[in-house]
Amino acid sequence: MPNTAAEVSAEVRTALDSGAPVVALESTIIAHGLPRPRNHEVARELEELVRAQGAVPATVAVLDGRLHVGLDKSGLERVASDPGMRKLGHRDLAPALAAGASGATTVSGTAFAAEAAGIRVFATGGLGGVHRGWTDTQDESADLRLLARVGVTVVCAGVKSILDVPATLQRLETLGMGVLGYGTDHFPGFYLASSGEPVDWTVRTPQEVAAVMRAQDLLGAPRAALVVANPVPVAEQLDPELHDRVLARALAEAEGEGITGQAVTPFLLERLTRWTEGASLEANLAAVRGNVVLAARIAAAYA
Ligand code: PSU
Ligand code: MN
Repeated sequence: MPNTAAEVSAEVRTALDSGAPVVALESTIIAHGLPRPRNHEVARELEELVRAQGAVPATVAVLDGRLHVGLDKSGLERVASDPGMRKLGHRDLAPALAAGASGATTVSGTAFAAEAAGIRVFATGGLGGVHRGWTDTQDESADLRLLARVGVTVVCAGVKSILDVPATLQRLETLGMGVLGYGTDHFPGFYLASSGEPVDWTVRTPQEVAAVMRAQDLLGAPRAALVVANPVPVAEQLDPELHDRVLARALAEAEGEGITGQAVTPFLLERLTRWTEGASLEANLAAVRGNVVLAARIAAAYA
């Protein structure tokens, strides 16, 4: 068993020991990325979607100073409803454990826990990345550097469109992370099916993704996450014109209000939800659902 301070639930432990498919799920999207009480419904739905594909969900969060991989009903409810939940990147895990604090894990915190627990596949909405204005603020999500060091396959709808997408793609290349377009030769745009940026590799089935993972194993290449970029269906995307208009307004408001650091991403997501009257939320959810289902199918194909 890998050396980890994580408390792996009995269900996840059993699945891992028998080589059954397991999908890690992050909790920041639940605690800080979606409005209440819808977020609790979504947390349960995402776990059900994983189960419906024959895989075991392992939602990650820190509760009272313990890093959990796989939450029970009450744990999931706490993540969704406890206003004291912090937002924990991987660098925050040790202070949170030492302080007995509780918090939701971001992509970086979750990917760290997944790797420690021996979980290969992870699903989220959109990755963090390089923020617009990064030359001044130096704001680049810790997701990127952590993902560059773990051997997990992360299924996402690209990176959040609030970011500088071309700059983020450059960073993914520099950091040595493979990027596969799933059924597309363009990098997805989170709320939008396409960011307009090309990708070098396209795959069309979970089996093809699993074949890339096995090739990674064979190569013994330096550990780095494999990004499976799975677009939201065009029929469920946010209207691109509305997206651009509302995002410009949200970015201006964030700057005007001096929003910085960990607060930037939740602030922008909340403004978009409000100013699109929930349409961005529906597109976000459609993307996440698709990613969770695909992650479970990839985990099954690789198992
Ligand atoms: N995907 C979503 N909604 C979210 C996030 C991802 O659909 O809220 C979260 C993830 O947890 C990601 C975090 O790690 O946003 C990035 O935050 P930051 O930019 O502060 O690193
Ligand atoms: Mn940041």
